[in-house]
Order: sequence, then C-alpha cells, then structure tokens
Amino acid sequence: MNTQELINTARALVADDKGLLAMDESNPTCNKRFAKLGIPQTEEARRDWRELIVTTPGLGECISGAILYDETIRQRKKDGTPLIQAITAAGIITGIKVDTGAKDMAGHPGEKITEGLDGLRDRLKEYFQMGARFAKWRAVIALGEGIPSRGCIEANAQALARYAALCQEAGLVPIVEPEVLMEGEHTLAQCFEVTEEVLRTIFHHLYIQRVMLEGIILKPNMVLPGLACQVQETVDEVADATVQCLLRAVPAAVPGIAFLSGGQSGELASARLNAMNLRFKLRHPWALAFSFARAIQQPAMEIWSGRDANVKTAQHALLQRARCNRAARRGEYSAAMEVTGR
Ligand code: 5MM
Repeated sequence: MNTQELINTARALVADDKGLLAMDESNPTCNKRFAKLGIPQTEEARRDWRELIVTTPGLGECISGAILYDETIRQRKKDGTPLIQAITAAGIITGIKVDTGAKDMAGHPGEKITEGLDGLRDRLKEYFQMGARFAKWRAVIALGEGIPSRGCIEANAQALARYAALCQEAGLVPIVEPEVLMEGEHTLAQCFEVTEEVLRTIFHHLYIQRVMLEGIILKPNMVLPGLACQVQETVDEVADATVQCLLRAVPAAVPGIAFLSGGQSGELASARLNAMNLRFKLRHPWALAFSFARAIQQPAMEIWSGRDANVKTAQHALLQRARCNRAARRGEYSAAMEVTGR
C-alpha cells in the first residue's frame, strides 16, 4: 500500500469544490431507468448513455471522479477509444463499484446484506491495472417496524471495513457507502438515530480492520424524514440535523464526505448540500461534497431518451446539474441557477 498515493487520491476527489458522479448503476437498475423512458435495454444503449456522459464538454470542471460499473469500465466509445481513456482525458479520476449487490439477509426479514468479498482482492488488482484509483461499496439499511437490527448493522459494517482494507492494500481509495433508505414513514429524528448508530458502528469496524481514515471517502445519506412521513422538515433543518449527526460520528481524519442523493430531486439535493456548506462554513473538519447519480443524471437522461439528435441538449442539462452541485459545495447555489446554470 502506498499511503501517500491513497491520501493524495482521496484529497483530489474532494478538491476544488468538485464532487463525484455515480454512473455505476448495475444493468438491472440502468435498464429499469431506460424502460421508463422507452430507451432500448441493450449493452449498446448503456454504452451510448455512458459515452454521452463522459464526453460532456467541461464536465471535469465540476466532477473529480466518476464511479463506473464493471460493464462500463470495459467498454469503448463508438470510435473505438476506451471509455476510461475519455474519462482520464477529461481530467476525471476513474472509480469502480465492486460490491455484487445487496441480498436478502438470512434470519433478518426485510433487511439486506451486501455481498462481494469473495475474490475481491483479484478483482481490485485488475481494476487498478485498468486505471481505476478508487472503488465503491454500498450497504443498504432499511427503517421500519423493528428494523434495522443490530445484526444487520454489524454485518454490513464489517463487510464495508473488510472491503475498505482490501481496497487500500490494492492502492484504491474506498468509498464507504452506508445508505439509510428514505422509504418509509419514519421521522427525521429516527433517521438521525439510525444514521448515527450505523456510522459509529462502521468507524468502529474500520478501526478494527486497520483502515487508514485519511485514505477513504464516506458516502452517506443525508438525515431526512421518510418519504411517507407527515412532517417534512425545511432545507435548513435537514442541513443542521445532517451535519450534527456527522459531527458526532465521523472522525476528523476523514478528508471528505460525499453524499448520495437517494431519490431526492436534483434541486432539493443541491439546496440541502448548499445549506450545509453555507451554515457550517469552516466549522466541519471534512469537505462536504456530493456523489450523486440520479440528482445529476436524471434530467439529462429524460432529454436524451436514446436519441442521437438529443445528445448535445442532454449534455448541456448534465453539465448544468453538475455546476449547480459545485456551487452548492461553495454555499453559492440558488434555485435561479437551475435556469441559468451559473
Ligand atoms: C444510492 O445509490 C447510489 C447513489 O445514487 P443516487 O444519488 O441516485 O442515490 C448509486 O451509486 C448506486 O449505488 C448505484 O447506482 C448502483 O445501484 P445498484 O442498485 O444498481 O447496485
């Protein structure tokens, strides 16, 4: 493990007010999103979509790293250039999703455990040789009657820590992603309590597995009320709760926190990130950044809809959402930016 290289990569991922673009949807997830828009669910269409993204002019001004799926990292542009080459040319660091998905957890109805540790050391070696410099693993925690259980939190935290240790051994910065889901009637206070417990457990296991905290990025959920909760707090209340929770549970040695959007609208995700950076300026030890998939991609995908003629307009929409999120990192985002992009 080259410690300094890992630290440099982790810092670069959150430098210059940039953030990450998650474009690592597995084929079933990508196909589901395509199906809603009438886009063919083929390898070629998935390639075309990812090519559109990584060739967006100016994307590297706002995006520091792109998280790919195994199929994508092996794909080439229509002209034969490897996609990974196009990403590097744009000044973007290549990342790779390495978990093999969240599966039903035995003995724990309604809960999931993320798999993918078997053979991971060899897969990481290959991804590093291909040019990847960071990786991602997502644990999924659902809230509901009697859940999450301690067993589910512990098992997922241990898997995340073992994955992170293997990544650092291979020279890849691990993105540690615990997602407390938005689905449900739970309150913001309940999300806070569960998120804090999950994060504290994860950092305990990262310590046990000897993971160097300066060489990771945390990718958590924001602290939010459930989608079906009667009370939906304001943007500022969400920002305050999220940062308070993170201050309690995330060590200062971690260089960056890059939120997932989790199904929030692009506008809301930007507004909440903006409020965090504005209200807590200089009072948090880590960078507060983004690692959004839907909150960056969705409007562009709707415009593209699988048609070559729409590529340029879709790229414009993609860049606009990326710019809004870069502004949110500076506390300079406003709803007006959604129209002007600046
Ligand atoms: C939570 O999902 C991650 C962030 O995306 P959003 O900002 O849209 O919430 C995302 O990276 C996710 O892990 C990938 O899309 C992979 O998802 P699947 O379910 O296909 O493994």
